[in-house]
Amino acid sequence: LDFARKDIDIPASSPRNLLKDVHSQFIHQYQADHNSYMYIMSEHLRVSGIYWCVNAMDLSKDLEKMPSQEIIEYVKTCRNSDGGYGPAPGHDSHILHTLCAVQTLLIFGETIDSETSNEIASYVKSLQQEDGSFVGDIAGEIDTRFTMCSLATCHLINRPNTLNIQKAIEFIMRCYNTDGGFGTRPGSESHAGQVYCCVGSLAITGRLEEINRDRTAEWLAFRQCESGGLNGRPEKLPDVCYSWWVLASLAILGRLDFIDEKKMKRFIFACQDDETGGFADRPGDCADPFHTVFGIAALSLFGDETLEPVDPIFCMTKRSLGKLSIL
Ligand code: GRG
Ligand code: ZN
Repeated sequence: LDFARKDIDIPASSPRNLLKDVHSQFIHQYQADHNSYMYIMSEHLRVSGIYWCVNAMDLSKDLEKMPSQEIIEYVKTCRNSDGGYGPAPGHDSHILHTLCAVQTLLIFGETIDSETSNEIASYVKSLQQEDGSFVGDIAGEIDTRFTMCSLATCHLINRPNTLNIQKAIEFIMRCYNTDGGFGTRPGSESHAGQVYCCVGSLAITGRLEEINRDRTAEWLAFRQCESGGLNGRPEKLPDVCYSWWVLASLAILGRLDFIDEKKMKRFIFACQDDETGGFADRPGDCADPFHTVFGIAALSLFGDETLEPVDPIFCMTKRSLGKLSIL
């Protein structure tokens, strides 16, 4: 029943190789233009946006083109008295932005002093619930994304024993479905983004033996569509960001060979905008920094030699992680 699967056609005129330089220009322009509509409208996710841009440039070996001091100072002003970081100065702390702030500082080689690390760790600890799960912020929503971000943050600031790891993994395993995937919470449907978060959480804590790797890898491999692109769950359209969520999960599981590399690269290349630069979710759509960094990161996982090698757990260059890299 192949014809029933949702998919897109790749236009014949689509790019067929990596257009690295136009992407660096796209990212550089995006972060430099503080008056653009896109920039103004994205304040609620600014620190995450900064990580996407800085990481895309580091992966592209163009980090020195970014205004490092200005960005480091800005990120530092997003820190709150609870120890966490918000998306912009004066915004409440959130674990998503706390991780992105730490990642950005590490990419620039900025040392996070011991007192700051302790304060960040105590913020992250405050998010863990009795059942081992994590909320993202004071709003109190629980999601396996927040487990991954909490474990990753504590790993990166060298405070791995701040959290109750045993309870955290027990909660992750309650989100493990019989199809091999993972959801946001116990009983939620499997979703590739959530699989990345749960497999990443297991890898950070050295607990990958808890799952059947082949079963999870097969569920991930089924995300590949005829076009070569990957979707996030059955009956959904392919999207280039899943090239990262799915491929990184397979890399962590040691099963990269479960998907068709050639077809997948064809889809990723076709998502590039050869005029504006950047990647869109699908061929022909509008490019943005989010899809750009994850498109580039996926190509790095495939070993593209013009890019810096990426770490599949932390989505940062191996270079910037140094000894913090686990795999
Ligand atoms: C990068 C180290 C690192 C950590 C990040 C926050 C996080 C950890 C991961 C997010 C994983 C995730 C849930 C990704 C999915 C994002 C996305 C495109 C969601 C869209 O979901 P739907 O249901 O779209 O709107 P679909 O594709 O299912 O139609
Ligand atoms: Zn997407």
